[in-house]
Amino acid sequence: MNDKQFMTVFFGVMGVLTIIFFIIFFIAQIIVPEKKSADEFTNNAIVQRIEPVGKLNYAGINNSSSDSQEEKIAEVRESICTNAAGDFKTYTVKMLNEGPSGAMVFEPDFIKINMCDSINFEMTDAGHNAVTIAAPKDSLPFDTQYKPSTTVQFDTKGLYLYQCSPHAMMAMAGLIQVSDSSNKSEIETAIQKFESAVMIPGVKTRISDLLRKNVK
Ligand SMILES: [Cu+2]
Repeated sequence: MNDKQFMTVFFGVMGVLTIIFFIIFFIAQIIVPEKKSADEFTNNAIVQRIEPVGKLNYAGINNSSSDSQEEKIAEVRESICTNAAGDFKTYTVKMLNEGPSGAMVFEPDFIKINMCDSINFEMTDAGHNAVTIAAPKDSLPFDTQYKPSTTVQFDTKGLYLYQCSPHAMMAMAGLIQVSDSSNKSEIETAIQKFESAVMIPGVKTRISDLLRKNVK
């Protein structure tokens, strides 16, 4: 091989390597998107990723929501509570195998909070989640995805009915009242539907009793 041939091969190889490098670089940009921290969404509480009801993902696997959808949700959240004045509180709701009101319960199963307060759903016993069934119009559904601890901020007034998916047939559900109860009739309908699927006779009216006892 003379010098001319050597130079041709050398620059040819260098050119190919450069192209391969750029291809890898661009693929990496697509595969590893920039992660946004939850704190960017709100400065009041850690708002967890919210999945629309009906497209629920479990164990932290997210395969349904797009970036634009998340950004839209973040914008909605941000505009409501970051501008609201007040001393917002965070309450705890525990998920229990055995509690004061029976087996497979949220404790407390009814909680009244103010708008922009947060609830920390604590998976005290393993294997439970908290997922919205019915909620005020324009509110954002939540799903704790079996995480040990999930904080959800409530920025829309009204009643929320949520369940533990694996124990719904054992009437594992709860009610949250955020300030008012303007959507009570919708929640009553949702409770009827929920209770029609409860398989354990003794707890068949657990949630409708809860509503009657706590919500005027
Ligand atoms: Cu459960």
